[in-house]
Amino acid sequence: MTPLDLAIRGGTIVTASDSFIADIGVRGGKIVQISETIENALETVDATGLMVLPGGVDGHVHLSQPTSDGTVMADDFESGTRSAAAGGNTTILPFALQEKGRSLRQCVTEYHEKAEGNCLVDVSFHLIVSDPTPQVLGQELPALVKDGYTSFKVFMTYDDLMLTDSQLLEVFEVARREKALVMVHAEGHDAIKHMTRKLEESGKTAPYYHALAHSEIAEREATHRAISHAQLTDIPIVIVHVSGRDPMEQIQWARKRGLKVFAETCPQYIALTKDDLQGLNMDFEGAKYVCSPPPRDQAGQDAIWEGLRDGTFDIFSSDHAPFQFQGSNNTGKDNPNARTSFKWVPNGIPGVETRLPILFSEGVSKGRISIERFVALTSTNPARLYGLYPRKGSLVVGADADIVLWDREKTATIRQQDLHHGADYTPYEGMEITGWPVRTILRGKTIMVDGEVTGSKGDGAYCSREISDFI
Ligand code: DUC
Ligand code: ZN
Ligand code: ZN
Repeated sequence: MTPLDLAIRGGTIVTASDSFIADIGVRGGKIVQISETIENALETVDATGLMVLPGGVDGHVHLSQPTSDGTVMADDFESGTRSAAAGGNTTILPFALQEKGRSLRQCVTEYHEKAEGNCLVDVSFHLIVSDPTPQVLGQELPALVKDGYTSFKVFMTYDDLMLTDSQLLEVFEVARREKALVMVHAEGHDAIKHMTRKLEESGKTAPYYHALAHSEIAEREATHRAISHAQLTDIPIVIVHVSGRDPMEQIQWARKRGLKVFAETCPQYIALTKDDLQGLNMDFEGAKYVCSPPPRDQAGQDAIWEGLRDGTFDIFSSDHAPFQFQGSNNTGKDNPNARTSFKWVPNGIPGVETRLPILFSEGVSKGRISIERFVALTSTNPARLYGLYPRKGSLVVGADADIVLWDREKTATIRQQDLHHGADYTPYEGMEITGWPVRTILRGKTIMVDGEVTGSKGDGAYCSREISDFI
């Protein structure tokens, strides 16, 4: 019999439901065999003592995304996907953003040009709809959904991105007709503006006050409003980057009424608190932690853990939105404008490389969640939710051989100098981790081993998607 391309031998395979010791055989980039012993292969990887998981699927990543003030993101497709590979991911979903006044289709085409030939892991795009003109609602969006862009994000805040309530409802109607999935950035715009003005008037302009301006109350209110609009238009929605108990309870409230509301949370809501935004002494270092929604407090973290355990959260994504802290020529978070007010600090933090280690260490190693739940939250569920399953997010015969080997005993300290992203800092500097990805395999090819990225740009491909499994 012709030999297999690759055999992964002796590891403990972990899926979203089971763990068992078996070998995996790979041919032509696909899993073709899972059995007790596989011997006849051109390449053999000894996984004895390691966990064999489906590669991470990060459902929320921002790369090369244009910003309203011209700040350039710290990662393009090459550095962002290199960082993803180093962190145990084999697929990521960044956003193709429609700038107001522009054709959505044109923006998607340009985004493809940025990605083409530059990726080390597989990618697929969500859309961001910021200008729902009749042309976009009537022609562009329906055609894009048919072309495999089956999810899009809408914003309830940010001057350059936000939709009014009636625009949200119009977009939701299109989602219902086309069976697309809407992701909602739920923060109430006017409440944020009001708080920002009040804080500035009393001289409270340090980065820390970002966390007060973007209050959990405003997040809770917008979450409820998004859910109401979804109920009215009869669509499922995903509430992304849920930060604490208040918005989480709105999701639970909706589910009790039978509404299809999916929920995402992120590392910053279990590993950071708003006190990190203070820096050492209300100094500008706090800007390193400015993201939206902001991290909350210890009680908020406890609530998020409850939700990760009890199934309130379906997926755990990074919301990787990398900006330099210093940057050159005032292009980072620490720019002269940002020094005058928190409202000018670019919103977002890097995290695509640290997402899996943080959840593994804080969740699995500390006994808060099972390893199967870890796989569900970080790989299987995002693949299912966004129409990539079972090709991605699963270890079954016929799936892409996207695999990550984990050493659950390996300890490490997160250090900027060891990371592969383009940002000049990590908000998780010094964090102690137990459990680390030691090999990432993309469609049968090893793209990271022992921290060294061995893949090259062009290894990653674009994936068109089906309608969500969860709709
Ligand atoms: N929303 C995101 O999803 N990411 C970064 C910033 C933001 O507001
Ligand atoms: Zn958002
Ligand atoms: Zn985001």
